[in-house]
Amino acid sequence: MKRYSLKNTNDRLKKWDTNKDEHVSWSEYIAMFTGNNLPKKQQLKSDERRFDKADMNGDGLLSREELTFFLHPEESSLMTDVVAEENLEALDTNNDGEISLKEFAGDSHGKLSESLVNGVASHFTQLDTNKDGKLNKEELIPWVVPNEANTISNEAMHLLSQADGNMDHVLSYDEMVNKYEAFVGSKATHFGDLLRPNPDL
Ligand SMILES: [Ca+2]
Ligand SMILES: [Ca+2]
Ligand SMILES: [Ca+2]
Ligand SMILES: [Ca+2]
Repeated sequence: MKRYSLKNTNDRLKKWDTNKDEHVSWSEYIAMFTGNNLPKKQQLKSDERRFDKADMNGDGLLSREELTFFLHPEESSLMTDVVAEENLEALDTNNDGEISLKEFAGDSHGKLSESLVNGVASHFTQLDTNKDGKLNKEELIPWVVPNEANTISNEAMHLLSQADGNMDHVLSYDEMVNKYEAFVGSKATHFGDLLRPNPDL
């Protein structure tokens, strides 16, 4: 789990866990919304579905770990189903339960260059495994599933920005040596491995 996710989870737990049992109940969660801040019914329904899915042991409370699933469902393969469902609802503007190419391209359709439109269309065709010209929830899953490569490159970018002391986006040898610990200690171990001194040299 990424560091910022953990920090975010801890912050929310502190704020939402009003009875201080180290868990967030659904009523503690909705108590955070007041007056003008009240979410729409649809949003609340979607939150509740996500809450139930994140509550892995089904005790109606979110532990710290379960709260991380709730807050960052896109980072866990256990939550893929719910993320696909949320994306489906967000994109399905005509509410027929499936995504057309037009819905998939969204607002950007018409503003994109031809090559981008073609790119979106070919992506759509790839996802549409039963070839009915629409994407259902199952077909959306490969699109929302957490991508290991992305996670690592995000982490690598984060490390780079940390190590790049003079912020010129170029990592000098000195900067790399300075932050060596940060690199090797990183969860992006592949990235750490790349930087480990080669014993044969
Ligand atoms: Ca609580
Ligand atoms: Ca639980
Ligand atoms: Ca639709
Ligand atoms: Ca389909």
